[in-house]
Amino acid sequence: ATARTGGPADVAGLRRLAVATLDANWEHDHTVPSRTLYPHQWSWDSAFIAVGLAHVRPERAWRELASLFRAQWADGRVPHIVFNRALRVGAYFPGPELWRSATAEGAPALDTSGLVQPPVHALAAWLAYRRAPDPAGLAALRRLYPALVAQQGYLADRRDLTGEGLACIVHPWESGLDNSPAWDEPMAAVAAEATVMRAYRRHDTAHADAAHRPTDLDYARYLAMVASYRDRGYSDQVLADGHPFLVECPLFNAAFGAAEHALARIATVLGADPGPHRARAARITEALVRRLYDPATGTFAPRDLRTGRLVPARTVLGLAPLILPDLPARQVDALVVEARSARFGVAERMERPLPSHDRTAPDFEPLRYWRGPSWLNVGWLVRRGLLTHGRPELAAGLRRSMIGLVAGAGCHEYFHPDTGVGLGSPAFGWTAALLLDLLA
Ligand code: 9WN
Repeated sequence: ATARTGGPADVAGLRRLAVATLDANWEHDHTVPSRTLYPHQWSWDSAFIAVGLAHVRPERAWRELASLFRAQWADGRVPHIVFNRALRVGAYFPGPELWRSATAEGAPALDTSGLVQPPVHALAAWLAYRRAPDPAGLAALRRLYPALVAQQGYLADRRDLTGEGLACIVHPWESGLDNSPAWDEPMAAVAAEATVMRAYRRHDTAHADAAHRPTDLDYARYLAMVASYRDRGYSDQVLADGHPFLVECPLFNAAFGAAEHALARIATVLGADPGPHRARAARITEALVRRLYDPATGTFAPRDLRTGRLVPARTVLGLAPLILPDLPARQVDALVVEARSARFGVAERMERPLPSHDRTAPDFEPLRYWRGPSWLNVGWLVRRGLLTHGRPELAAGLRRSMIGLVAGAGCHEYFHPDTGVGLGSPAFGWTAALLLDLLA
């Protein structure tokens, strides 16, 4: 019970658990999200993990980011998975044999995916540096800066399909919230049959309850979208011409904008010009408000570029723009209302954890992955946003709720949004890392 109120003994125990989890998941130059479910390196996981490592193993925080960016493609894209070749075939599905990155132009001499994930890395690098602003950190930041700039350049130059200033995602995996109800409508247009999955062996359902994971139909569509992108060499030039999934996501673009804010600060520290970063940050925030804010609901929603419409599902993705320091007061106020509503229940004293989907919606599923369960990375982002916009009491309520989840269940991947029971992997990297940051 003291852990819920942050008693010192329990805090020390939680810290030990988090460090032990990160140490156990460390693999020569990176941290695996989970030894069983995700035994390779994942892009946005590494960013969140670096934020936590900076508190306890700063040298590893920089190695984590450096190893990920070694897999950056010539066009600047940072792949969402970097495969560890030492693992047996079938350790994760879909593995390198499906991605075939070696055949794509500009891919590194490593096995990677061809998709990206939300660009939270510049923010992570900035936070890691601020945590330990010593010469080693400065040198690491200096080495990373051009790669972070190239990552943003890729999104701005190749993924802004409308020319309106936002990056589009070409696969739900790029959102990081794979089977969020936000993708149901755009995914419905993807031709696939669940029976396709008979030809493959899913790896996730061997380690997690199938009822807690995306369905076979989801997976069949995921594979169809990968094949469509891969078979055209992962080229973004031809996306508008027939790629089945093209969406502007509010969380992805909030990260895109927050990255420019972080890069402006990094540039200042390095003696580079922060001006271009500030300018692009302002352009992204303006485009987010113009294109993804829905005044009728008072929240942000993804825009499906195939139909031109905002998707109706009210998921936690909509709260992410709070992390933008230049979000106008009108949208900030609306998002605070949305966060406090019965849909998400953010409060100074939270009765239940922050869910990933509107808990009042008929398609809310408390056990199924991103369709209801509570995740620490999303809560961590929302808490940052509340702090950024002067809502410290709500931020404190969310923080207590998140710490309480780990105190009650351990470093699980996600948690039941009513009971707080731990779900998915029981030793999950970013849960451990972000807990360390919350406890700092
Ligand atoms: C597909 C590693 C990743 C996270 C994602 C999460 C999940 C993969 C999967 O695991 O996605 O990329 O196999 O389900 O949705 O956010 O980065 O932890």
